[in-house]
Amino acid sequence: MSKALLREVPASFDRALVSEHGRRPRISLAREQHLRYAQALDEAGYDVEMIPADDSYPDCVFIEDTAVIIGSTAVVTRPGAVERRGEVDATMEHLQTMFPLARIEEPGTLDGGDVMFIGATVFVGRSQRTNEAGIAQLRDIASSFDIPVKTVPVQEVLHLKSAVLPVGDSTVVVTPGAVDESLLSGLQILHEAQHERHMFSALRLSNGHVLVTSTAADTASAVARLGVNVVPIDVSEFQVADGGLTCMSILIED
Ligand code: CIR
Repeated sequence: MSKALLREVPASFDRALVSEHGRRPRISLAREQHLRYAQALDEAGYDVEMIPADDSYPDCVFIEDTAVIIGSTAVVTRPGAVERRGEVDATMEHLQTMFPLARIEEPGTLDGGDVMFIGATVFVGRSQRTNEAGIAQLRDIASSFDIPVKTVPVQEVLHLKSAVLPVGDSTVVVTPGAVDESLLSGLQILHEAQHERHMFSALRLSNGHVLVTSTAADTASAVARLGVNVVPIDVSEFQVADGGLTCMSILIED
């Protein structure tokens, strides 16, 4: 059975890192939305495991950034934000019962939100959070599984998967201007609607469904017109803190 590793919303979530000083996330609504996200994964056939929150890490619900499964190895990251580095310990404790572990070491930094698997390739965002040294270390690990790693510099947004979201075997939704699209050669590109800029996010599930953000309904309809079975879900409180649909889980496919 496929597994989904999630981490609860901490009581400190209203102090999560935000790139723009707008409103802060509302914790009780965030918890409701997180529960519905967990239910959607459960309904899609995932065995959902919830790691307790640690209030000393306001961003710990964004568990995706703390580890990447590549080949048969779990790579424990070294998050680019110093205040998030300690989040990896709880993830590591869970993953070490399932996988051999590798670690991104200093001076490398890597956030899981920059790592995008599509087809037989891994695209890695070079971003505010992921540096060349981190990418080089991931490339070394991936090469032992013959998995090619392609670097994509990211502008304007936090992570690669803030702006490039897989919705099919070779189709991605892209926020115009955030990446050089010629680096995504071989992929079919659909642009995020201009009036929904930075609002679209998606998470492909093993049952073929794709969770999509309800805050980007027109982009989601365009994805549905490609024949994709989309399931809208509201994660507004996580979007306020620069999160999307991928960032709240680590999916371990069977
Ligand atoms: C941060 O700035 O690190 C968090 N507030 C948001 C992280 C989102 N992570 C992700 O999309 N993978």
